[in-house]
Amino acid sequence: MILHHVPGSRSMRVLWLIEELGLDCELRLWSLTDGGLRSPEFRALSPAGRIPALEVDGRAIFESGAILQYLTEREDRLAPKPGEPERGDFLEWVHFAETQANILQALNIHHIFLRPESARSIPLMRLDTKRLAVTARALDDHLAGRETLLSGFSAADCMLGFNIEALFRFLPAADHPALAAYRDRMAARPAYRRAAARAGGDAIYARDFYEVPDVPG
Ligand SMILES: N[C@@H](CCC(=O)N[C@@H](CS)C(=O)NCC(=O)O)C(=O)O
Repeated sequence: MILHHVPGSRSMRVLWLIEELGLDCELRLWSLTDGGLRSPEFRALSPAGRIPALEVDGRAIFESGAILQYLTEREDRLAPKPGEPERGDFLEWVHFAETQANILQALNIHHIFLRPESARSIPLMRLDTKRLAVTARALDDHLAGRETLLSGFSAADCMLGFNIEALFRFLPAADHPALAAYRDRMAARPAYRRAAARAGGDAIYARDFYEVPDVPG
């Protein structure tokens, strides 16, 4: 298997699951900013030019949620099967993770990637911070008194757990104690630690916390 990867990006979800499943993969590194993701070579693997893509079983799969589902079905582990009681919950959390990741991506664009800073929209930054807070509150409520999203560890935790490090760049961890404890539990898993050691340092954030500014730039 070859995982197309950017440190700090959604490819960490796949790398973490690969470690949980005890599989081998080679990493191919890309950059979010040098134009490589728009090259014909990369778009042959991932047509929207997005990370991750996984080469497996003679083909390339894109979309992190699809890759996670493919691997759990291939290995017959770490996801409830169709017809099992928690199957609906599993699918909900996998897709919820992308709803939340898209808000995080919008905040990353505003706080980090958009230049000049005066091009940023402060009303949109406020709106997305509030939208993120709704998702964080839902998770904090769900995780109170629970160890994992489902009754046991599953690929949904790889999908969603990856988001939480980014989420706490924009919302205080102290306001979300159950979510912060979940983040710490996930980060302590041996497979997570192996994946993090292979993934390379985060390539996105220069600061621990990003406040919405009062003026554009
Ligand atoms: N829904 C897709 C989103 C993939 C995505 O947006 N990946 C980001 C990195 S985390 C990316 O490649 N961004 C490059 C860009 O937007 O140009 C997935 O889950 O795989």
